[in-house]
Amino acid sequence: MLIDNGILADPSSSDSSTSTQESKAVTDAKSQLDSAKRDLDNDRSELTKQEEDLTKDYGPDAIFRALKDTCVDQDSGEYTYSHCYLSSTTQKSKKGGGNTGMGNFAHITSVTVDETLPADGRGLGSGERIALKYENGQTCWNGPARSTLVVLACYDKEEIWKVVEEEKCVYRMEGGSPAVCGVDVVKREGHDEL
Ligand code: MAN
Repeated sequence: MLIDNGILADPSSSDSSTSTQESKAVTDAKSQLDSAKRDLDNDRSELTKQEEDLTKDYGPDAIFRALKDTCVDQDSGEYTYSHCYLSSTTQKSKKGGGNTGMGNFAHITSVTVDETLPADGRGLGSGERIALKYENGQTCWNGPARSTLVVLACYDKEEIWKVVEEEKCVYRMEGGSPAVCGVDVVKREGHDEL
């Protein structure tokens, strides 16, 4: 019966000359099992990755999760600046050459601002604003590793309004994002989070 059902190899058949040889049904079942084990391993590591991701800080209401790696560019002076959410900030000379890393994502923080909002709405205004801190960028000649604080206010588009180098290789970008609209920003220290 087992031979008839392909579970046991038929010792009398020409392609099963040794008694240790498996039938095709057993070989197939083993390879299906191996493939199911591989799928399970992959699913488990994906689950671990997702569980770790859930413990990360994506800001109030996880507003920046969907923007991760989205980049916003702005020309200013001799450079084109770029902010890639939760990833890095860079500057690139308009005269050519490569990107200079202005910092890699470190943590989310907040800053208190007090400015009059310009008529076009492109400004930080007054109150507590969410900010993203980028650190350990390319080291400045005779100076520190470049770092950037990106301060965001509510606006209907992703924009960078202003880039300043507050001290040598310490940059501040100010811009607008729909992601921060309606978000109640509670003051954050943020500097010991990572
Ligand atoms: C480059 C830029 C400037 C920076 C200097 C420092 O020119 O990154 O922002 O001030 O290097 O040497």
